[in-house]
Amino acid sequence: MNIVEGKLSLDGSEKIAVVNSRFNHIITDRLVEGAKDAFLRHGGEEKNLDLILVPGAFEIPMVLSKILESGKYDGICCVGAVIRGATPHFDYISAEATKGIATMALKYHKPVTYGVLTTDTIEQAIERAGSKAGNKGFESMTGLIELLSLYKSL
Ligand code: INI
Repeated sequence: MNIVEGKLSLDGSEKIAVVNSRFNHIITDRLVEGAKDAFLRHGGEEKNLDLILVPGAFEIPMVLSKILESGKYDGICCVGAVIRGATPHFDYISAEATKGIATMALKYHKPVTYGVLTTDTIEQAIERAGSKAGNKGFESMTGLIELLSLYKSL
């Protein structure tokens, strides 16, 4: 059986963008740190990593669409944090961000990963932004690195 899979390494030439939402930046800045750490530790060159900031998770798909259209990047890692409040707002924002990111990735056939936290509480978000449940930004970048390699072999 032939197994086709991606490698977890970069050769230093890959141009990557992290799209981060400013909303809940105390959390999302930690996700960016995790994504950058994963990029550098897997062989990425810092000069090839761009950080693109958007107001909130709702805007990630719109900006992602512009970035993908530009063709400037080999892959994009999206990070954000949507935290449930007292109203249904959370459901609308998280659904649009999730659906939009997936739609753009499929439309442009480029590796895109999803590091957007959708949590019921701020504590759950903190746990996933560099404390006891890891760092979803790091995981999202690691997933992107694997996907970049896999796309090349498909
Ligand atoms: N944006 C987030 O990224 N996370 C949230 O938790 C959030 N909440 O809860 O409101 C949020 N709202 C802002 C939204 O993404 C847009 O930026 C805003 O509605 C303007 O379009």
